[in-house]
Amino acid sequence: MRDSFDILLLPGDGIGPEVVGAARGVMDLAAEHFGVKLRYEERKIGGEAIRDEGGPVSDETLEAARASDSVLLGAVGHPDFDDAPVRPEAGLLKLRKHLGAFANLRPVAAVPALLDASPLKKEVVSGVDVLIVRELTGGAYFGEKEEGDERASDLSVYTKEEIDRVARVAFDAAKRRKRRVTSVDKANVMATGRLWRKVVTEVSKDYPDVELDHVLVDAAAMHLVREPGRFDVMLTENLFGDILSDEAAMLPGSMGMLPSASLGEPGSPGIFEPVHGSAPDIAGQGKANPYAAILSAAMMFRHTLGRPDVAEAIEQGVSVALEAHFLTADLGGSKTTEQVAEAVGRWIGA
Ligand code: GGG
Repeated sequence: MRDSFDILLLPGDGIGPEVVGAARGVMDLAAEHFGVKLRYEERKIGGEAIRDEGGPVSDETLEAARASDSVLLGAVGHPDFDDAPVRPEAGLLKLRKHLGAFANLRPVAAVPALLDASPLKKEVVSGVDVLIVRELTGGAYFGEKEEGDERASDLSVYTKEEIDRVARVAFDAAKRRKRRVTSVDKANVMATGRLWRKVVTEVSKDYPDVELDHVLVDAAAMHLVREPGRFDVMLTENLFGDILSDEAAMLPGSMGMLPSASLGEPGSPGIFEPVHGSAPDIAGQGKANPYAAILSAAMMFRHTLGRPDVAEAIEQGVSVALEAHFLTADLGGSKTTEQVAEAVGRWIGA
C-alpha cells in the first residue's frame, strides 16, 4: 500500500475554493490519522483561469494533472463569462479529455439523517442506493459544433469502443453491488441510442451473473422519482447522465450531497469533484455544502490512491456529522462550510 501521494487541487470558480478548502482540511486530518503523506499543488481552472491565464485551462495545468496521482476539483462556471467565446466549462471538458477520464461514477444514496431534506416521500427515498455511471468524453458534449444566432448544432457521436469500455465499468461495479445494470438510452429515436443498446447487450454476455435491462431516458427520469429503489447501477451517455444525476440529487435532498469520480484507464489520475456547480450566488458566504467535495476526496482514496481504509474513515466522519445534524442551509440547517468540515474531521476514525 502506498503512503505518499501528489494531489493537484483545482478549486475553480464560485464556491469551488470553499468546498475544496473544506475537503483538503478533512483529507489532511485523515492522512495524519493513517500516517499518509499528501503533497499538494494548486492551480487555476474555469473563469479564474480565463481571467488570470487567458484560457479556461492552461497546458501547464493539464500537464500537472497528468503528473499527479489525482485531481481534486471544485467547480467551474461564472456569469461573467456567459457570453465569452470560450466558457469556463470548456476547461473542465478539456481536462477530462486530456486525462482520458471516460467513466464518471456518481453514487446517489438516501441518507437516513436527511430523509426530511428530500422533497420526495420518505417511503420512496428510504434505502435508495444508485450508482450512476455516466460516459464522460463522448456524445454531444464533444461532437462537432456549429455556433450561430440563426442556427446551431451539437453533433452527438458514439463509437462501439467508447460504449463498450464504459459499459464494462458499469458491469464491473454491478458485480460488487446488487448485480443489476439499467442501461438508459433513446433507442426509439436516436441512432446513437440504438448503437448504445446493441453494444451494451453484447457486453452483458461477458457478465452472465449481472441482470441487464434497457430503459428509455424519458421513462428513466420518471422512475427515478417514482420508484428509485428499482435501480442499482444506471449506465448512460454523457448528456443524459448529467441531467439524470441532477434529478437524482433530490433523493438525498441536495446537489451538495453528490460526489463523483471520473476515471480513465487503470493507473491514470482520476478527477474527483462534487457534482454541483459553482453557485456564484452564495460564493464567499460560508454557506456552501462541503459534503459532496469531502465525499469526492473519499472516492479518490478508494478509486485511484488504493487506500480504502482512509476512504472509509472519511465516510464514517461524514455519517456521524450528518447524524449529529451538522447541516448547511441547503439541507435545512444553519451550519457553515467550515463547521461541517470541522465536524467531519473530528469524527474521522471514530
Ligand atoms: N463540479 C462540477 C462542475 O463544476 N460542473 C460544471 C459543468 O458545467 N460541468 C459540465 C458537466 O459536467 O456537464
